Amino acid sequence: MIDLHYVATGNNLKVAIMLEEAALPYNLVKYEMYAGTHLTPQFRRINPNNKLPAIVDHQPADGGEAVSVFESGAILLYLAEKSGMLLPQDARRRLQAQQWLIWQVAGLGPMLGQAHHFVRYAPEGQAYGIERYTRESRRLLEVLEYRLKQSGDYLAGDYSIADIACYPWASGTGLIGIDIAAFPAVAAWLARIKARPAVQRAADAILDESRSLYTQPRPVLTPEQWSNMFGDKLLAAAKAR
Ligand SMILES: N[C@@H](CCC(=O)N[C@@H](CS)C(=O)NCC(=O)O)C(=O)O
Repeated sequence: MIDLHYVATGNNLKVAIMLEEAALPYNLVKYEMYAGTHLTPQFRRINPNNKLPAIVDHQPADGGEAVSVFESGAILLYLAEKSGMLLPQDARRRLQAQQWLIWQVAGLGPMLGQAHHFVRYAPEGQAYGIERYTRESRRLLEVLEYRLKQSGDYLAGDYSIADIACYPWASGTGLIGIDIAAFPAVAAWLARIKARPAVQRAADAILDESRSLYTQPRPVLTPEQWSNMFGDKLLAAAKAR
């Protein structure tokens, strides 16, 4: 059994999709990030970075003690290796899947994440931050569009962990004012992925009513919630020894 420590957001959906695709049994451990329920010493023993998702595999392949994995990209690679699924065997295809996975975790996620921060969470009037990160988000979506026009239905030939990694971020661009219809190959690829039964099961499993907290156009946070998300309480969790 694998424990999935999660909050109802896209980075976490990636892992639920992989678990469903690979038919690996899992147990859900839910957190609320505005309330800071992940900023605890207990969760820090699982993820030293105090972010979600993280997994604990109680039956690792080597038969040893439980293994904790954090960072969604590392979790996808771990589960692909454990299940033997969704990472191509062919060396050149495998390299493509790895590159697009790393591109997501190093570029698409962080840049769109900053766009969400400036468009939705930052105090009004941060024009430079909004322009900088929405332009970079559009640039990255152009890169995705270009790649999909080259590669066909999926990023690395067959459907893989690269597609799973990019899917949640590319699906949520409406919240940062980007209409995905301007990227037709991306829009068609999103529809293909969304139609997969495992993707629907994963969304049903983790995108529950708390999802609406994180998809408001302009969430209004209390000072306590702000501190948990972006302020002193978040910093204090990292400083705790
Ligand atoms: N690079 C990390 C990002 C994880 C991340 O930022 N997770 C968010 C939820 S999507 C989180 O835990 N936020 C709570 C916080 O920042 O305290 C990954 O891909 O796993």
